[in-house]
Amino acid sequence: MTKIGFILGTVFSLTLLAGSAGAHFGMVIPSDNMVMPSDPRSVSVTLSFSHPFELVGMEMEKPEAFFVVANGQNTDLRGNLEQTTTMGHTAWKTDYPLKRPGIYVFVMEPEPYWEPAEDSFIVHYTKAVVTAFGDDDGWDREIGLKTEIVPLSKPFGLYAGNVFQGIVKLNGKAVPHGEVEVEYYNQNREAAAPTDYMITQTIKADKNGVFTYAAPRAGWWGFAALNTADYKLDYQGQKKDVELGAVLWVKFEEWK
Ligand SMILES: [Cu+2]
Repeated sequence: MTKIGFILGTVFSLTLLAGSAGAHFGMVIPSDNMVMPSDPRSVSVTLSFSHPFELVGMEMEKPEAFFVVANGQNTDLRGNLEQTTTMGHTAWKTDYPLKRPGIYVFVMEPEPYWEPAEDSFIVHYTKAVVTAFGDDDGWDREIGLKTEIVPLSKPFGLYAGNVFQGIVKLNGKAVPHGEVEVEYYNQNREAAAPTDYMITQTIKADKNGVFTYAAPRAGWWGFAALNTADYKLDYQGQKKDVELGAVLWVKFEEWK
């Protein structure tokens, strides 16, 4: 390594130490994603912007939009959000009653987040899918977000070790060779990464925008497909790039 490379490397590691080595993830985490007749008839949904493996939070403004798509209808839930704290930072939360069997897709569109370390704004369109009372029709439905992961595997009822497949879409079109970052929500602090390279894993979609990932462990896994927006936003009088993320949270279950 050259001297300058060493210095840059050192500066870069120090930057990482100050913040986090993992990726940013919009998070939409329901208290239950397969609601059975014997379960409580309501789910609590928590929204945050975090580094899920390292459990490092960031301040999150009230999202620009938060809604649920169920039984062919969009219901605005933004007004129901209450401020809460996740990973030591501002997050948002609501309880949502499940009245009928069906698929409930919770969708968050955050305000753009200014990230000085990346000299760019970040906007993660984030989804999680809940199925209730035995009806799972429409789990593969595309919501029509600016950018979105459309599941090819049912996004629930997966065993740890199963593969998950989805299509990365931007403006309704598949993104060939799109990059997808994958991170585990290390909720109970039980997982440890052998190296910083293994906090976030990165895969690419194929030429049809299809990506495949096998989760090694039960729990919530976040998939974030990243693209640069075709517009810029203003930061202190300068035009800055916007990272658009299509994020989907999928829970894998233990094989017993
Ligand atoms: Cu961060």
